[in-house]
Amino acid sequence: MDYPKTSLVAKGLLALAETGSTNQDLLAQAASNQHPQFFTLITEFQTAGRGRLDRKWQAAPGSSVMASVLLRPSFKNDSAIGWLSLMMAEAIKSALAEVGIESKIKWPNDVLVKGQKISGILAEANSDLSAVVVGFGINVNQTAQDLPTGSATSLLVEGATSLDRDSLLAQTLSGFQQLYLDFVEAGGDAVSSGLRARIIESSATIGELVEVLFPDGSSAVGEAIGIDESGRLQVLSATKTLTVSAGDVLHLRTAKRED
Ligand code: BT5
Repeated sequence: MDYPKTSLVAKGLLALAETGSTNQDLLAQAASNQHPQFFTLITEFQTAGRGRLDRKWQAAPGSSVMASVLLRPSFKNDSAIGWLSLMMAEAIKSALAEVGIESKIKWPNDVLVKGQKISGILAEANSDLSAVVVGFGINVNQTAQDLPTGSATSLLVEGATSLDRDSLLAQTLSGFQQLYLDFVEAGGDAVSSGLRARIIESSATIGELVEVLFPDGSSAVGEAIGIDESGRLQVLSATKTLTVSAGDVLHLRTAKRED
């Protein structure tokens, strides 16, 4: 497939018919060559698409948008890096609105339509943070039967006004570049750049009763009450306010679809 609109927006574009993982490829390439910031790698099919914590991202050939964008951040602090998945989620949310789909952001890296996952984002950095890759998948023309889990959805299932993957990707990249440039101009400060306010406005998680599953296997239940200046989720449990920088979040009240 050709991506004429995306080519105009990306600062260099490589489109592969098939690969293992666009994130893995772009991280490897970033170390050894001179791809500029916003260089974008896309593919029609991944044989080893990855999510967080060794999980898999699955989509049949040609059914979705799968792309990774290269950043060369001038800031080297982890907290600024922590905002990048949420920033991409916000750009995807805006692009989905252009095709008539209202969505919300589930902290830390999902875009949901009526509680179902339409997009997942994975930001990965090399060890000195000189290159960061922000990868994302957006489900486009899968039928309900094609989707890998019962909690997934696609633009087709949701009745979007267009299933044009080139337009969707171009719109997403353009929105992301603008958010990123504003963030860099603010020195990686999500509060003064306005990013934090936008993410809070778009959040499906804030106000929810959530169960947080921490990477060490422990968990906690409480109400998600905010996102701090470093992009961490604030959860009010029975005994204290927790600040969560990594982990999975289950929305306990939205198990059902609100059709
Ligand atoms: C994510 O991880 O949601 C991040 C996914 C990032 C995928 C992109 S595609 C381009 C780039 N290259 C890569 O190799 N990866 C990135 P996580 O929050 O861990 O969620 C993973 C879980 O989402 C899986 O365990 C499944 O339950 C579910 N899942 C897998 N494929 C899905 C799909 N197509 N739609 C919705 N959910 C899916």
